[in-house]
Amino acid sequence: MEDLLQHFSDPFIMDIKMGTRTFLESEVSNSTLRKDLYEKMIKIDPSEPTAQENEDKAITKLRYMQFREKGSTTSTLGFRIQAMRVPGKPPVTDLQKVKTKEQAKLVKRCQEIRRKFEKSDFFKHQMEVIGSSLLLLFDRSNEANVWMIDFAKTRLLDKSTPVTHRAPWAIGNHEDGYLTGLDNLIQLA
Ligand code: I3P
Repeated sequence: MEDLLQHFSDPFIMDIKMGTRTFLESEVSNSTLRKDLYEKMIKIDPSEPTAQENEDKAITKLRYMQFREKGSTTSTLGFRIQAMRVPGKPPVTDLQKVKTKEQAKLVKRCQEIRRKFEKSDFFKHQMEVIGSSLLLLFDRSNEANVWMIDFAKTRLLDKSTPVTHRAPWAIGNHEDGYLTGLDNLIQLA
């Protein structure tokens, strides 16, 4: 365990959820209907539920997670900004004020993470990385860094189902789109 904030003073914090898929394959066969997720869905978009879902006032987790993916950059870019803390300023406006030097450091670090990820046979072919985030921190004293966090839904795969982290997901192939997200993040930064 490490306190990632220790070297930063009042930092900008961004949590970026990585991957084109955010749910485990086990959710596909989970037919439990959840009222809380239906409530969350209609708060985001009241026109989204089908007539049946409106009648049940409940949806499965798969339905909710795919709805969140389609409504965000997860489906198109393989990452989405999950949470952000901008000290004392409105988030979106302030993001455009990120200094070039800090930006360069963050991109370099993302490239390093990608390089290490791709070099590791273990990560590259045997890990399914779902719901994991990149935590970006930077402050006014030019400190800037990126860490991989949140491994609760990361799974070890057996050697007979190697993953590329870039191929589209189909049930059973365990693809997570992690590197698709990292490629896009580096390209867009
Ligand atoms: C939640 C988010 C979490 C997920 C949670 C979702 O949606 O996707 O990652 O927990 O499922 O409700 P949102 O971002 O829209 O709030 P897990 O990563 O543990 O699956 P939950 O309601 O089953 O906790």
